[in-house]
Amino acid sequence: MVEKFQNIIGGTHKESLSKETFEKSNPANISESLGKFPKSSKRDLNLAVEMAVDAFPNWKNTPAPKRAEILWRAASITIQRKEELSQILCKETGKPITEARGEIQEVIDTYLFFAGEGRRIYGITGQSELPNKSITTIRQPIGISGMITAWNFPAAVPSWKVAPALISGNCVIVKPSHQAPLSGYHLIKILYESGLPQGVASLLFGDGSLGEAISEHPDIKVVSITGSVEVGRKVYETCGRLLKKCALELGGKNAIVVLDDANPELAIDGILWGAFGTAGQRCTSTSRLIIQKSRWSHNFIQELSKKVQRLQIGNGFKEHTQVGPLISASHRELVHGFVQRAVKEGASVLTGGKHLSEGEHSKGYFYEPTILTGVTPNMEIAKTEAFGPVLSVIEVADFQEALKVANGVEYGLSLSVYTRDINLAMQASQEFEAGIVYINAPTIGAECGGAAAFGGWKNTGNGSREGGVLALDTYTQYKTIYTDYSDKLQKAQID
Ligand code: UN1
Repeated sequence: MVEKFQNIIGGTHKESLSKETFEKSNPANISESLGKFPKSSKRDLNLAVEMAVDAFPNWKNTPAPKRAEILWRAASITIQRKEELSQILCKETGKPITEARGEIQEVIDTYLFFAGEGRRIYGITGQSELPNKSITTIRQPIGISGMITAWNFPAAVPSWKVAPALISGNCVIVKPSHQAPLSGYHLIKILYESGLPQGVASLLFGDGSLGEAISEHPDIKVVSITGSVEVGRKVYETCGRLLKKCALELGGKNAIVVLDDANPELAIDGILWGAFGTAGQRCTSTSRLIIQKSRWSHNFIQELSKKVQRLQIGNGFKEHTQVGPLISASHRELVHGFVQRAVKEGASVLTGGKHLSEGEHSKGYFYEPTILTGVTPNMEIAKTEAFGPVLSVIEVADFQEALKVANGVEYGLSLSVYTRDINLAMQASQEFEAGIVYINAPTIGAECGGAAAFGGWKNTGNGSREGGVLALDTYTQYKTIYTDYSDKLQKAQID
């Protein structure tokens, strides 16, 4: 029997007023249904917003250390239920169970980090020009935040948005992707089990039209979205028109640069993980290998290809699986289309390049991990995000050319360099046009925490950051308070 899910409106499970539904299945085993979900409408959203408007005054005045206790409890419930939540995640995305466990760990880390932030949420104190006068700038919540999240990290990404929003006193309305709706649902349920007051959070299932309604809603004052450049641009346009705050985490065309003095074994391990982990479906996935031509670069590429052919592809539930399926049939077609056009433009398929549809693989949307050689920087595949297990190899003559090629794309999320030369490593870290840089490590696997901030330059985003303290910038607004305790009129700039 197919399980039926309802929206969580302010803490209460409610049928959608639209009565329309959609079904979601496991991409590794299409016959396995995860459930039927409502396709929510604007009217459902209005209910959630009304509850948030009522809940906001009390929630914003709850001391942040008290709000933090809810995040601590949510972290501890998530720890207790880690295996169950990892299995749900594995089923809805197809990602290997080891990666799913890692993603749930990322939720736990995020809750613990932002719970700690509840004792800080620091402002700034300044020095007045006048005696007996103080200046303090504090952060206050913005109000109701709308969150539109992606299918590739359906647990971690909602937590990156919800935790900083809640700790700083906002109410939240979350729309998980209709392609992976279940992990976000459990996240919000756990927050209520942890003591979140009614009305503070809602979760509505739906598709792009619900996302549009969220960005348009006049009472939602900040919108945070993780998704494609195309959708992000639309949301940003709406927010611009309505003068709303908007945080964008969009695509990437991330590269690993391998210089001729790199440790080749280390670089191969990094590329295998960066390009083919999560079947290349991370915003941070390594989709370009920019390699300096050297005595060993040809052998390096051949060795890499052999290792790619040995990757275990299958249902994520098998502990040895290294690469799962793509999220949907249409996504697999899209990825394959990129490969076919690359070949037309002159690239060669070194390995992969086909659907996998024999035996166990016939049950899901599997695609061969693919390496394309002979790629040049102006081909479509070198410039556009394919969001799949496809690595383009671009050969360059020297370090300067490597930098130029690495930076020569519209995105700027994550760039990496493998070298044992400290000078080149430092120069690359300065010159790379990206929000995240790795030295001798692949482009994926950003951590949560104080110094770590997730986000990109150029068309990857609009300057916002997640997963660290800078995320508070999205969900807070500053207020500067002048206190004059001189008991007389003092005129700034005049006295
Ligand atoms: C994403 O793909 O949207 O840095 C998030 C990483 C992960 C998160 C990726 N921690 O690869």
